[in-house]
Amino acid sequence: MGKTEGWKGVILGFMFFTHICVSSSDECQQENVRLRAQVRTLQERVATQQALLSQLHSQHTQVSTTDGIHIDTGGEVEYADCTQVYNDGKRQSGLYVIKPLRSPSKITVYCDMTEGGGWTVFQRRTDGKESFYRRWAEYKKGFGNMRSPGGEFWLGNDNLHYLTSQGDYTLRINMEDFEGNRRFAVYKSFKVADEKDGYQLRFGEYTGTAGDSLAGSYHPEVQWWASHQGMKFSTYDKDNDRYELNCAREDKAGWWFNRCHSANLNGFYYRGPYTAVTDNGIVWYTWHGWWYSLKSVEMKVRSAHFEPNQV
Ligand SMILES: [Ca+2]
Repeated sequence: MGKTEGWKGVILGFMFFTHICVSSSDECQQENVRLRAQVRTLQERVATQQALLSQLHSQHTQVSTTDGIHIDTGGEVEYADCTQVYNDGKRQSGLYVIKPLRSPSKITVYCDMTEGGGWTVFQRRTDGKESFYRRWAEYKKGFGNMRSPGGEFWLGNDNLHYLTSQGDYTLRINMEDFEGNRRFAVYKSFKVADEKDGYQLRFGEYTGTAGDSLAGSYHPEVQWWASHQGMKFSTYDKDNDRYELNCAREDKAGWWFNRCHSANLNGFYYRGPYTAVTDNGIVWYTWHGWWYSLKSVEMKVRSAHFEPNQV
């Protein structure tokens, strides 16, 4: 810091000197040249110091795991979500360590710094490599491959609860079909309850291009069985749905089933149009109906109080 102040002093002195140095005396010109050189030297020193500081900070917060994956631990800073990571000046999408308020331990998450930045990704489907037909305990803890670019995963229902219970969160769902079209759905006030309450789902107003499949509001007559509002999470080994049989088993997913769904984003990975006994593909009814399984899905949350493009 002392160097910076010194540098500022020289610049001020230089400005003052040039101001009073109005005559064209040789002495004056020489002093000007000397001070200009000094300013250049000091500017170079400041730049070097800033680079060193940045390097030190980066060494302090970056760790590489044994498989060579880069994780930003945040050093002394404890982030509650990716929105805070973004607001701390980090603009690189990738793995970060965060600790949501009620979380008993730190967790590694994928922060998506695109689309305004600050998104914590909790679900990704891209190629069908991971099975999403899993037990309650697996959905509770999370599973899959978060570390590879394009890896499929579920962050875990406990983590989803810790994240969304600490404030007002916005959910964004990005989807792509096999024809290369992309649609999205955004829901305000997305909240997932704790395990005791079956990870019950709550969400608010919809905006987007994919249609409102979560609320099933596209068709009032089907809403009573197709809406996911207020539904508890179900897996094939824990049936919390409103159907006399088992939606999770029939639709090959863990999800907030009603009886059963108009959205099944953890469904079986087919490729586009499919035929099956039940509508168990990766379904978003209001875009492609029940008999088209999407190519890729990404689900992520961001604090509702986030203001994009903050510096
Ligand atoms: Ca049932």
